[in-house]
Amino acid sequence: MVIRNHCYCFSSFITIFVSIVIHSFASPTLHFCRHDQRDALFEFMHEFPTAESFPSSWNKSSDCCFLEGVECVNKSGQVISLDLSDKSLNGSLKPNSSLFKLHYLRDLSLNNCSLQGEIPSSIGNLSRLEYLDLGSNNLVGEVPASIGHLTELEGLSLGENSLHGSLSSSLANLTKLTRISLNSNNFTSTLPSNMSRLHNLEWFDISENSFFGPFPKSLFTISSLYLVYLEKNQFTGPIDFENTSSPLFKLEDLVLASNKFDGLIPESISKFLNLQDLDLSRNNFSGPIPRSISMLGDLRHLDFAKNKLEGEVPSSLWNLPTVMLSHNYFSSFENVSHESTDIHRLDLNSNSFRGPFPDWVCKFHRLEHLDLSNNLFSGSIPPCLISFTYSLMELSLGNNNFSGTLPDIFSDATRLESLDVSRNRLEGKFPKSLIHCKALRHVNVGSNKFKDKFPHWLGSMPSLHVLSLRFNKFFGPLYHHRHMSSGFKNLRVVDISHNNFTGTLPPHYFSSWLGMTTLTEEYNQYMESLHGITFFFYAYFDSSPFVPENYESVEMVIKGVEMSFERIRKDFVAIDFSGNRIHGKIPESLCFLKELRILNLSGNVFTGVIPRSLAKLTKLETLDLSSNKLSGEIPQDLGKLSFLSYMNFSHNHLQGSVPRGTQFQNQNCSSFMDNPGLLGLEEICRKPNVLDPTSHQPEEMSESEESIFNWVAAAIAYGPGVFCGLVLGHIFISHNQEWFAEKFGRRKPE
Ligand SMILES: *[C@@H]1O[C@H](CO)[C@@H](O)[C@H](O)[C@H]1NC(C)=O
Ligand SMILES: *[C@@H]1O[C@H](CO)[C@@H](O)[C@H](O)[C@H]1NC(C)=O
Ligand SMILES: *[C@@H]1O[C@H](CO)[C@@H](O)[C@H](O)[C@H]1NC(C)=O
Ligand SMILES: *[C@@H]1O[C@H](CO)[C@@H](O)[C@H](O)[C@H]1NC(C)=O
Ligand SMILES: *[C@@H]1O[C@H](CO)[C@@H](O)[C@H](O)[C@H]1NC(C)=O
Ligand SMILES: *[C@@H]1O[C@H](CO)[C@@H](O)[C@H](O)[C@H]1NC(C)=O
Ligand SMILES: *[C@@H]1O[C@H](CO)[C@@H](O)[C@H](O)[C@H]1NC(C)=O
Ligand SMILES: *[C@@H]1O[C@H](CO)[C@@H](O)[C@H](O)[C@H]1NC(C)=O
Ligand SMILES: *[C@@H]1O[C@H](CO)[C@@H](O)[C@H](O)[C@H]1NC(C)=O
Ligand SMILES: *[C@@H]1O[C@H](CO)[C@@H](O)[C@H](O)[C@H]1NC(C)=O
Ligand SMILES: *[C@@H]1O[C@H](CO)[C@@H](O)[C@H](O)[C@H]1NC(C)=O
Ligand SMILES: CC(=O)N[C@H]1CO[C@H](CO)[C@@H](O)[C@@H]1O
Repeated sequence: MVIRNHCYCFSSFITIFVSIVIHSFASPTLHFCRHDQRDALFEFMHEFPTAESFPSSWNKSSDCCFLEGVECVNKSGQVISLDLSDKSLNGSLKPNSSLFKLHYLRDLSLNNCSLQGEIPSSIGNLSRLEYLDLGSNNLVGEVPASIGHLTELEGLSLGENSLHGSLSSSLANLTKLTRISLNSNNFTSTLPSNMSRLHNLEWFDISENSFFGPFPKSLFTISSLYLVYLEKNQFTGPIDFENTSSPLFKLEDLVLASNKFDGLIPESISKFLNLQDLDLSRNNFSGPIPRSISMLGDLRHLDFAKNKLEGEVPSSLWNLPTVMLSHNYFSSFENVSHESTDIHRLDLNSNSFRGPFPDWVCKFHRLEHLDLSNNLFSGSIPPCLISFTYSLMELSLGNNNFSGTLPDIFSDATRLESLDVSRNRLEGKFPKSLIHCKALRHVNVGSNKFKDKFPHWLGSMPSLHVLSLRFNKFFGPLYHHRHMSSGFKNLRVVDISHNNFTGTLPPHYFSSWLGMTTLTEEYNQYMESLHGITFFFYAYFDSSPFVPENYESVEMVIKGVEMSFERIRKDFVAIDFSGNRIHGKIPESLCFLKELRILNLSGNVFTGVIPRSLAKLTKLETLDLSSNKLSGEIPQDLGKLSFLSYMNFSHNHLQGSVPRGTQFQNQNCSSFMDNPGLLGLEEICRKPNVLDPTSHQPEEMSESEESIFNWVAAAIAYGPGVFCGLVLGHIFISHNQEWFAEKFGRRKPE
C-alpha cells in the first residue's frame, strides 16, 4: 500500500539551501529577511499557546530566513515556504492570523500540528500557494469556498481531520492540481460532475469519507492519473471506463473497495495497462470476471472479495502474487497447465466450488496462504501439497467435504502458522510431522473423525494460541506426567470437547498456561524469591505471553449457543473440555487463568468440590460445570463475579444454598436442576426466565482489579486449601520429584 501521509515539505531542499547560504555568508550581520515577513512569522508563533514548541532557532536575533522550517527567496527576502510539520501547535488558525500576511508563501505544511477549529476562509489570500498540507490535525467544519482562489495549487492534503460537508465545486477550477488527499474525514457530498479539467491530476485519495453518487467517470478521462483511492465511501451504481479515450498508461492503483457499486466488472478495465493493485472488494458486483483481465500484465494484487461474482475463474489470475476471491459465487476454474511461481496468496473462501481438491495448486511452489474453506470440495487431500509446505504459512480447508486422512506432509512447514481443516470428514491419525511447525499459532481440526491420542507435543509450540480438537474421536489420558514440561504457554482458546479423553488432571495442570494469566512483574519476582519454587516457575515465566492482533476462525459453544468466529477477539480466552470422560478433582490451578472468559467442564466425571478459588476469575462470563459428579456447596464468592452471565451447575450432587448476587438470581431454573441437596431455588425457579444469550455483553473491565501479586500474597495468609498459589507449587513439586530431579539435577528443596 502507498504511504498516506503526504508531506509536501521541501525540507531536504531547505537543508541544502540553508547550508549553501551558511557556507557562503557566514557573517551574522548579513540579513536576508524582510521585516514585515519576520514580524508576521513571530506574530504567527505567538498565536499559539505552545509557542515554545516552535524550533529553538525561532528567536528574533536570528535572520528569519534561517529559522528552521522557513525558506526565503534569496534577494527579496520573501518567505516562500513554511513547514512546521510534527510540531505541536495545539491551537487554531485565526481568521486574522498573521500567517495570511505571508503573501509569498508557495508551500505551507502544518501536517500533524494538533491544529483545531476551522480552516479560515482567509486561506484564499495565500494566492501563490502551490502546496497546502493540513493533513493529520483536528480540523473541523467545511472547507472554505475560498480554496478555489488558490489557482496555483498543485498539492492539497487535508486527510485525517474531521472536516465535513460538501466539497466545494471550486475544486474543479484548480487545474494545476496533481495531488488531492482528503482521506479519513467526514465529507458527505457528490464529486464535481466534470473533473476532466483537472488534467494534471496524478493522485486522488478520498477514501474513508461519506461521498456518494455515481461512479466518477470523468475522473478517468485524465491521462496523468496514477493512483485512485475511493474506498470506504457510499458510491453507488455501475462502473465503466468507456469514455477513457485511450489506454491510461500511468494508473497503478485503483481501489474502489467498500462502496455500493454494482453491475458487471467492465471489460474496459483492461484500458489501465500498467495497473498493479486492483481492489473492488466489498461491493455488489455481479457476473463473471472479464476475460480482458489477462491483458493487465503488471497486476500484482487483485481483490474481488465480498461481491456477487460467479462463473469460472480465468487461469490468467494464477500468475498474480495475490488473488482474493472469497465470499462470491464462483463455481469452477479454468484449468491450469503451467507452473506458477508467483502466486503467494490464494483465497477462495466461501464460494461454490465443488469436486476434488484442485491439485494443480500443487504447482504453486511459493504459496504462503491457501484458503479453500467454506466450499463444496470433496475427496481426499492430496499429498502433493508437500511441494509448497516449506513456504506455507496458512492452510485453510475447513467446512468442505474432504475425507480420508490428513497427509503427514508438514516436516518442512516451519513457517506454518495456521492450520484449519475443521468440519470435514477426515479420519485417522493427527499428523505427527506438525511437531516441526514451531510457528504454529492456530490449529483447528474440529468436527472430523480423527482417532488418536492427545498430541502432547503441541504444548511445546511456543506461539500456539488456538487449539480446537472438538468433535473427534481422540482418546486416552489428557495428562501424562512425562509431558508436563509441555507448557501451552501461549494458549488463549482451547476446545477439546466431545472426544473420548480420560484420566485425571493434577492440581498444577493449568499453571503453565501463561497466555490466560495476568502476568505482572511483581508476580515474577515474587515467584523467583520463593526458594525452591523458583526453578519451577522460572522455567515457565521466562517470556511474557505474546498476544497477536487477531486470530483465525474457530467455532465454539458460548453461553449455550454454537458460534462461529471469523476473527477471534484479542481478549477472548476460553477453555472447553466438555463431553469427555475426565475424572478426579477440578484442578486448583484454574485460578491462575485470570484472563479466562469461558470455562466449560460439563459432561465429564469430575468429583469433589467446586474450587472456591474460581471466584478469582473476575472476567469469567460463562461457567458450565453441569453433568459431573461434583459435591459440596457452590462457593458463595462466585456470586461476586459480575460478568458471569451464563452458568450451569445442573446434574451434579451439589448441596447448600445458591449464592446470592444478581447474576445467580437471573439464571434459568434449569441451570441448577438435578442437584437434590441444593437450596434457595424458589426465587429463581418461580420467575419465567428466558435466557437470551445475546444480552449481558460485558463492558471492558476497569483496571481497578487487584494484582495477582496481592492475591498470591493473600493465598499465603489464608493458608493451604483456600487458594492455590504457593500451595499449588508445593503440590506440584511433591508430585513430580523425579521430573524435578532430572531437570535440575537435585531433589525437591525442603
Ligand atoms: C537564537 O537562535 C540562534 C540559532 O539560530 C542561536 O545561536 C541563538 O543563541 C539564539 N538566541 C537566543 C536568545 O535563544
Ligand atoms: C541564493 O543565493 C546563493 C548565493 O548567491 C546562490 O548560490 C543560490 O543559487 C541562490 N538561491 C536561489 C534559490 O536563488
Ligand atoms: C506527530 O508529531 C508528534 C510530535 O509532535 C510525533 O511524536 C508523532 O510521531 C507525529 N506523528 C506522525 C504520524 O508522524
Ligand atoms: C492543548 O490545549 C488544551 C486547551 O485548549 C489543553 O487542555 C491541552 O492540555 C493542550 N495540550 C497540549 C499537548 O499542550
Ligand atoms: C485577505 O484579503 C482581503 C482582501 O484581499 C483582505 O481584506 C483581508 O484582510 C485579508 N485577510 C487577511 C487575514 O490577511
Ligand atoms: C484577531 O482578532 C481578535 C478578535 O477576533 C483579536 O483579539 C486579535 O488581536 C486579532 N489578532 C490580530 C493579529 O489582528
Ligand atoms: C472558476 O474559475 C472561473 C474563472 O476562471 C470563475 O469565474 C469561477 O467563479 C470559478 N468558480 C469557482 C466555484 O470558484
Ligand atoms: C468536461 O469538461 C471538459 C472541459 O473542461 C469538456 O471538454 C467536456 O465536454 C466536459 N464533459 C462533460 C460531460 O460535460
Ligand atoms: C461519454 O462519452 C459520450 C459519447 O462520447 C458522451 O455523450 C458522454 O457525455 C461522455 N460522458 C462523460 C462522463 O464524459
Ligand atoms: C446488491 O444488488 C442486489 C441486486 O443485484 C440488490 O438486491 C441488493 O440490495 C444490493 N445490495 C446492496 C448492499 O446494495
Ligand atoms: C471411548 O473409549 C473407550 C475405551 O477407553 C471405549 O470403550 C469407548 O467405546 C469409547 N467411546 C467412544 C464414543 O468412542
Ligand atoms: C460518516 C461519519 O463518520 N460521519 C461523521 C462526520 O463527523 C460528524 C461530526 O463532525 C459526525 O457526527 C458524523 O457521524
